[in-house]
Order: sequence, then structure tokens, then C-alpha cells
Amino acid sequence: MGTRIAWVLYSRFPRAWRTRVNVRWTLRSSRPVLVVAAAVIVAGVALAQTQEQEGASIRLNPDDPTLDDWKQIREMADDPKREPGPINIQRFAGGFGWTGIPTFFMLPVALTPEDLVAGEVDVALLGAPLDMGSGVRGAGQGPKTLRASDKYLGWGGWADPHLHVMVDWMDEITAVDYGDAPIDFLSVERTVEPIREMVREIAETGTVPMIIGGDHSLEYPNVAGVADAYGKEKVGVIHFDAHFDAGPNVNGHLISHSQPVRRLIEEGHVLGKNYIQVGLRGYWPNEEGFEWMREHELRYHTMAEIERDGWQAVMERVLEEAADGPEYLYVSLDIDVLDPAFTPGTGTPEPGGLTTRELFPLIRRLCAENNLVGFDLVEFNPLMDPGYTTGLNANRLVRECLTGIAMRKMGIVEKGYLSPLTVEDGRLR
Ligand SMILES: [Mn+2]
Repeated sequence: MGTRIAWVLYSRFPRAWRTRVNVRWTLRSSRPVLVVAAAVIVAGVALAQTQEQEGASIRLNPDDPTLDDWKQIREMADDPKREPGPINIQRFAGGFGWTGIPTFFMLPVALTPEDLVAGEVDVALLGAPLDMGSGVRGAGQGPKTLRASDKYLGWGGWADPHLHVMVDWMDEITAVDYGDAPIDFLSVERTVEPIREMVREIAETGTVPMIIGGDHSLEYPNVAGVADAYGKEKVGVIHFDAHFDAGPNVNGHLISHSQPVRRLIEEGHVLGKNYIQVGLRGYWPNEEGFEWMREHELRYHTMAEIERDGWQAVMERVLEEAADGPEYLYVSLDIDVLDPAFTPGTGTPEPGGLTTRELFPLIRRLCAENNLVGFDLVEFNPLMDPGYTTGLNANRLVRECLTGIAMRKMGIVEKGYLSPLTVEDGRLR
């Protein structure tokens, strides 16, 4: 077609203008070249149209000087010189929970991996105030609120043992407040990578990262960060949740608090069969979600199973499955696994959940009876917690795991250990 038009135009020129070159032949022989050129033009127009459509969404400005402010480490050269190790920022040796400068459980602070190594730190609590992965905002307030949540329990010399096992974790393990992970408060997508790096940084020193969220998008960078340190497929995960969090994309988003499990499995960080789900109920997963879990060999324990068989039986199954997996274990605890009676302060409450009396011993036992390499408590939303109930339970859940870690360090690994002093009153029966 193109050659014909060219020829028609050419043939209308006066004969004298024509050269001796056989233009018609030239055009015919170059037909493939012209076809390619036309295709390039068509593709270019299509690309321009696509770019026009993309222009309808607002992209980041790479030249904005505040682009990476949220993850800039401040200049420390003028700080007083110090040896690496945990830093005690309190003036007094101990006190009640409402006194002193708030850190997680009033623990000393650490800022670098060198601090963790020098202090031989067992557990580093890392705040991750991520909020954009949930439709209901407020979980980003979780870390600050948990730091301020020790209302009557003591710290320092005033700490007390967990009555069930008579172990005071503060005496047995070295734990620190590692500060907060960097958060672009407007983007989960931009935030997951620096969180993953921080979790890996902690795990690589041999310290257990304990991440306080934040919404459950965190499970993705947390578990991936631990897997970066210990190896792909080397870590099993217990996922406590009302929901399975392995859904497909939402509005094109590849990560939110409804997808972390799917991403971790599809990217190969954790084998499906080593992903164990506990507490599912309500309306999600749907049939397709259950089929996806079966296809990927996940193990799951719904509230329906717990209703049928009782908590004690299901709890033992979970503990057996935790032990029947890779050497290392990660526990991801969405506080909405508890019934809303115990956790009004969460973004996606779902009636018919676990009680605190069911969940506390399982968390303690998982952390005592396994080689725990990471833990997170997520979806605690203080803005929806008028009676302080969720804050108390969040605080206690973290303490249950810390107590378990302390028991393991002390060599108390007997299954379901309880202190004889606690469960027997001394009478002969
Ligand atoms: Mn969740």
C-alpha cells in the first residue's frame, strides 16, 4: 500500500525530474523495510497512548528532596562517644510501669547490630508502625502504645515472675528496645524493603527479632528477613489469625495485610506445608482460598475444628506440627485471632475467636518448646481500644513469648511445664 502511494506520487512528477534510478524497483525491493518501519510507528503511537493513560495516576517525584527522609539515619558524629552495647536510658534502677522513660517493657535501648553483639542480646523488640496495609487505620499507633502499656507491672528490680511457671524473663534473658523500623507512612510498597533489611540485620547477629506492629503486611518483610538470615525453606511459620491473609491482589496492590502469606509462599521463602494457620473463622478464606491452601499444602486449624474437637486437642496438634518442620520457627500473631471480647482494638474484628486463656499457654509453649527465630504481634489498634483491654492482652501476649524464650534458655523444655508451687497447694491428695 505504502509503495503504491509512493509510486503514484512519483509518477505525477514530470519525467525530467525522474532520475535514471528505477524507483519503482527500489520501493518494491525495500517493502520489508517499510513494513517494519510502519510497525514501529504503530507501536510508538500505542506506547504513547499507554503513557498517556498512566499519566492519569500520580507517580512519585524522584527529585523531591524529602523523598527518602523517612529512612535517613541522622548524623551521629557529634554524639558522645560510647562503647557498643545496650544503653540504659533510665535514671532509676527500677519502678512501677507508669514511671520512667517509656521503652518496650522499660528495657534498655540498642541502635546497631554492634550493640546486639556486644550485649549478647537474646531478643530485640522492634517497633514497626506500619498503617497503610489495612483499610482501618490505627495499627501504626501500636508500638508507641505498647511502650506505654506497663501500667502496674514493674521493671528493673521491681519485675515479677510469671506465676504459671515462676520464671522472670527479665532476670533470665537480655532483651532490648531496638527502636522503630523506618516507615513511609503513605506507602506499604516502599516500606517493606527497609523493614526486611532491619529484620535480617537483627537475625544475622543471632538475636531474635520481635516485631511490634503495625498492620499484618509486616508478616511479609518479617518472615522474608528472617529467611534471608537462616535460608529459604529453613523456617516454619505459625500464623495466628481470624483470616488466612493469602488472598489475591486488591485493587492491583501486590502487598497489603491480606496477602503476606501468599507472597511468602510464592516467592519460596517458606514451604506451604510449613505454614500452619490457627484460628480462621468468619468469611475469609472463601472456597477458593481453602483450595489455594490445599493446593500449596498449608496446614490449617479453623475455629470449626476447635469447636468439634476442643481446644486442648487442637493445641496439641499445633505443637506437634510446629515440631514437625524445619529447625527454625517463626510466630506471626494477629491479635484478631482473639475474640473481639478480648480485642475490641483491632481493624478487622471477627466474632467467635480464641479466648486469652486458650491463647496464652500456646504462645508460651511455642516459644519455649521450639527454636524460635522471630515473632511478631500485629494489628493492635489502640485508637479502637477504649477500655484498654486490647493493650493489656497485647502486652501479655508478648510477655508469654518472652517467658517461653527465658524458659528455653534455662533448660525448661518439658512439654506444658507448670510450676509445682503454682499448681499444687501442698496438701497430699
Ligand atoms: Mn492478619
